[in-house]
Amino acid sequence: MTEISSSHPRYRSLLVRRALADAARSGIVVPEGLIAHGRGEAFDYFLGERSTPSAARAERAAAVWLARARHPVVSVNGNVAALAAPAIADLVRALPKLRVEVNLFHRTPGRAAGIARQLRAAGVPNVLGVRPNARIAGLPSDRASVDARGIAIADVCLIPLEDGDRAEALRARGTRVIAIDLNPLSRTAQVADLPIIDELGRALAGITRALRDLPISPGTFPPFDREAAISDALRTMEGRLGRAATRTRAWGPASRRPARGSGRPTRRAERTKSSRRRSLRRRRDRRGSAR
Ligand code: PTJ
Repeated sequence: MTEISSSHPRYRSLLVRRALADAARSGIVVPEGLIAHGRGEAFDYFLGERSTPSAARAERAAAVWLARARHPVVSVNGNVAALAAPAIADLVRALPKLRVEVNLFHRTPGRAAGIARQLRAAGVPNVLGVRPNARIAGLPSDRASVDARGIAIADVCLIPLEDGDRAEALRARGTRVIAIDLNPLSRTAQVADLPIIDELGRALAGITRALRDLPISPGTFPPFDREAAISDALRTMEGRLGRAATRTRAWGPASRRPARGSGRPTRRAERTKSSRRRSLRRRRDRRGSAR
């Protein structure tokens, strides 16, 4: 197996990819899950690979909803188990009433059992959804198969990395939906009551942190401005892309810029500078000849 050097600028991302590829080989993650991850990575790049202040607010709001729920449930699919089983265990430790349910788009009994094993090994004591015994009406996919003690009776459901159909079906039956999805344009993010536009690991850690300071008892749910959350994420991306475009015009792509402090401008930067000088000179000459 290729050694991944810790000095590689994308070291963390490469480690995560390797973990997902291993999980795909063992059947926890479906091949489609690798594609979903690639899409998520692209959006995270645009967001700056950090939790924005708006996402951090959404994570705190999600913690309040989960703390006040009577039957909070987190739904776990193959990607979530592969990427964040220990983070799900931390979340349960912070909120012991939280039910953890395996819910899969591409369901086979073997995958469901493997994912439950992975969660238990990470420290989640009870895992629902391995032998589903209830259905969500009006949902054509395997995601309709749920546990009568879990998603079937949830008042608040946390659904990381989902498809929009189930978010809609859950909302239609009165369940409050908290989504974690890096793509603010995805149907899941658009229909969720509380969309968290952040990377899975960062979002779960943010919710868990917030839960530690909260009273855990049923109560009312404060309103959440989901349109603002989505619009904030889009604005962050717009701003970052706009600034990158301006920098690229001035200095060339980042890969061709000199390392900070090296003092050596790239050939492209040199060209940009000398062409600016030339055009200034031309303008001055034109002004001179017009006089
Ligand atoms: O394990 P299964 O059978 O239930 O299948 C799971 C997948 C992920 C294949 C299935 O749910 C699926 O196809 O999902 P989608 O429709 O591709 O949606 C996944 C969403 O999650 C996309 O909008 C991605 O941008 C987003 N996403 C991917 N990785 C991350 C993420 N969001 C947050 N953190 C991530 N690490």
